[in-house]
Amino acid sequence: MMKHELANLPYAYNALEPIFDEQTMQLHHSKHHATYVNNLNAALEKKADLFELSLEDLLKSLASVPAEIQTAVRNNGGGHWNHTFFWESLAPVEKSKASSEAAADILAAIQNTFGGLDAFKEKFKAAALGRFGSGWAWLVADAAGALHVSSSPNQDPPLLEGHTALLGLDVWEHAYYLKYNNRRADYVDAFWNIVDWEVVNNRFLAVKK
Ligand code: MN3
Repeated sequence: MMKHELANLPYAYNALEPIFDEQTMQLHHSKHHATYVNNLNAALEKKADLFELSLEDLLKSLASVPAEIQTAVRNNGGGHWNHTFFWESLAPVEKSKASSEAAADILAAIQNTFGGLDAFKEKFKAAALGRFGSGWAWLVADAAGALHVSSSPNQDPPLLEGHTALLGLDVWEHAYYLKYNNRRADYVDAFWNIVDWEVVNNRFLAVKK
């Protein structure tokens, strides 16, 4: 039986300063994300055969997860998946700047789909600001490989909609309140300084295969 585990971040807690502050990163990873992992494992203890499934397969088969733990698996499994995906999407400012040079495919697709990077960012920001309460903003690819901007409530990951996530932004207040207070728009604007475009590009190329 394999319990789900919290992986270390691929960088130090202070690596994304001054965009995401160290204290927020520490709390977000070691407390919030850790709690999703712990609560997911606690729910699965009641149906231990489900430990056999990978996290992604577990979420894809959510409809057949027993009703008594389905909401817990959706919220905490989704939270674990979303946060792992989020950390892997980010890079320190200098690395983020350089990463767009290795992201020609996704940047061309964004140009073709949305009419330019700035137009895409505006649409993404609208999705992030339009999500009332807690949730996520996303760039996703559908089954045909077409790009869409979307948002989801709570911790629902795009795979519940049959979409492949390419980039996501956590818009729960715990993600930004210490540094940006109630200014979610400023947090969204700052986010672009720490996106690892090479990672986003690789996800896009995997969809196109
Ligand atoms: Mn979060």
